[in-house]
Amino acid sequence: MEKEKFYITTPIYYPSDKLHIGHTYCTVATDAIARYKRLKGFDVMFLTGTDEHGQKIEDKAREAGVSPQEFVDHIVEGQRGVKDLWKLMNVSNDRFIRTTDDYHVESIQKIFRKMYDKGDIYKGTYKGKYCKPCESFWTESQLVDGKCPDCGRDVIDAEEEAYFFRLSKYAGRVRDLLVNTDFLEPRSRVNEMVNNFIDPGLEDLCVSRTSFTWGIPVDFDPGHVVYVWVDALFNYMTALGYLNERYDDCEKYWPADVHIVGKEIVRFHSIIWPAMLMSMELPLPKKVFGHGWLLLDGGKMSKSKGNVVDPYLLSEKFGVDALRFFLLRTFPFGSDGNFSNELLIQTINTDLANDLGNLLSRTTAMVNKYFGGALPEGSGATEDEQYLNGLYADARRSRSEVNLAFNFPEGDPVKFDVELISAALMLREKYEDAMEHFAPHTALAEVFRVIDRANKYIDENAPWALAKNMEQNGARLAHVLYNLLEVTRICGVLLMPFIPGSCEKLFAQIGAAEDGRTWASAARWGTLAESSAVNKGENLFPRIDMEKALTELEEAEAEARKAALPPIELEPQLTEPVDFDTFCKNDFRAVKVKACEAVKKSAKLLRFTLDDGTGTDRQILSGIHAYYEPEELVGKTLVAIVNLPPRKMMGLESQGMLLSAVHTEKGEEKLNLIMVGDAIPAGAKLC
Ligand code: ME8
Repeated sequence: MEKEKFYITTPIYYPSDKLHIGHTYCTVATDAIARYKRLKGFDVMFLTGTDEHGQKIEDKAREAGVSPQEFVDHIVEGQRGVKDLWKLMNVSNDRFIRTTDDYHVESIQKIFRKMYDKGDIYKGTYKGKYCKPCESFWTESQLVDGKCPDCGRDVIDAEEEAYFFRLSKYAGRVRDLLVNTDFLEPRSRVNEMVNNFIDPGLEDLCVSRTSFTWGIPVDFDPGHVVYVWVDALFNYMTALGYLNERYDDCEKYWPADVHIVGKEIVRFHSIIWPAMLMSMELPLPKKVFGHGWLLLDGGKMSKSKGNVVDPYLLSEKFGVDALRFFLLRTFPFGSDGNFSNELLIQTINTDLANDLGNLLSRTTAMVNKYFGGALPEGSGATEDEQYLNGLYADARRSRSEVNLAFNFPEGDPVKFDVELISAALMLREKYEDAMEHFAPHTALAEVFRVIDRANKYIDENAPWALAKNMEQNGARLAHVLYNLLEVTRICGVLLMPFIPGSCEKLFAQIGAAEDGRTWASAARWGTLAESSAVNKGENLFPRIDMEKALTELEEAEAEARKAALPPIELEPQLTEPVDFDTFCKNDFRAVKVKACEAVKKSAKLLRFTLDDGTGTDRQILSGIHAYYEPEELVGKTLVAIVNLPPRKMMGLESQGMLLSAVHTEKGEEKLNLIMVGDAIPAGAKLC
């Protein structure tokens, strides 16, 4: 039977800077949903990529002294670039689009022309407000306190000849789409779009630029480049081969099942994107889901604010899966969440090390200790337990109903079994419901409720007590351990979309074969072969020492900040010439340090008593205490300019200035006083 299709996308990222944990959050969440759909048996197309045009990139490249193409190539393909990051984070995208790819450029030119030929794109003059960093045009009424409503920065007046897209023509149909269908979720975002953008009146959208060149040229009007958002949004179709020969999956996968996007770009995806598709008479995507932001100290992370968190650093320190898990377990996907290193470590310790890690390591250790690594035949699911499979599959009974059906007396250990098995068998449905509603945090909360139940089951059954009398309790002990392995397996299957690497190891440890790693098997008790080999392997999630890890992280972050600074900052060389006579007016002399001491109440100043060859001591103050201790300078011959007018510093007179060489490297300033050898007596003139 042909598999059902599922096409899911992330936004394509601006490679204007290295990506941070906020971008990672979005991609990892999309990855978990894509993996979940594959687990369920869908034919998934998961697309991500990079959005490489626009003024911001052109400006950045100029600053870096390279061409825009070289600039984006480095950030996308280079070491620790975008592609490297997704590989590291185990992101399972099926395709990666770069908007500088030839096939995309070709399609965009055709799309632009189609809308122009139809009369939905026309030429006019743009006058308005423009936010350069966001590459967004705004009307006066959309500004917040005169600033860009997205980033809060200043906007500039802009006027240029430009092409416009008749967005206003589609306002009614877009409004209807948002208000009367489930196109946009969470629902709260619909009100925001309708009240802030559609109802105040949708104006036609400026869709070409002449003020810069780094974009896709409008092929019938040289000098104009296509507005970056038109170029970017159509990536979702060009990557499938729309109006190009590179791919031919458009019929198969379009319309997309869901575009996952951050909340600040919901406007583009839920208003402009459907309007352009309507103009092109193309089917609309089925859904746009707008997720929240990861905040740092209450504000959005951004490179320009200098408050970004580096996913490379965190995954190197804690592991890729721990980071993936933390992001999806902690923050409800539709809302904003506050990132902190403490919260990250706490989540790893509580859920992964304590709950999941302990369940796995205690269970496998006991199978090893009491049964030499494989449970005996007969330890598996009983007939009654197999019957539970049918009960849950057929009727989705509640736990109490099942208990009633079996009618267990109080304290009967079988009651614990049924409770555990029931919780495990009800899990997949709850999990599925959460995942279908883009609530990975809820899905994970359900899995961890069952993991908690399983840990409680260990305490209820006290296997160590059963083991004291193997003859009498051996069979019961084996069954208890089988149940623990089986519940671990089911949780493992459902954790696969989140922590795929760790689940592989988990399955190897509990001896789960392929048939025990499937979606179907996550709702089927008794799948694990009863005497499969169990290996107590490495501890999947070691506990982290919070204090130590926080200190190490702080140090590593400071180091990374330093490394990110330009390696050497050179003072620009002055080009204005100085005539020789003017230069000769500077009186440079060799001066010998007779005494040197720190100036009280000053962190920087040293007071020098100098022999300048005149027979009268000269006092000079110099702010170099960070670089020299006073004692080490006594007896040295330095260079001073002695004909500067005297200056008071901290109440003391400074009669000249000592010369030194200053150099900054990776944010660290180095300073060397200029010294001359003993052959030069104090007072010698330097020329
Ligand atoms: O917007 N928390 O690219 P982008 C959560 N090129 N998500 C965050 C985040 C944070 N702190 N910071 C960024 C663009 N993101 C366009 C997309 S799509 C046709 C074009 C998310 O690199 C942000 O919300 O600026 C957005 O969804 C994505 O990262 C890409 O941001």
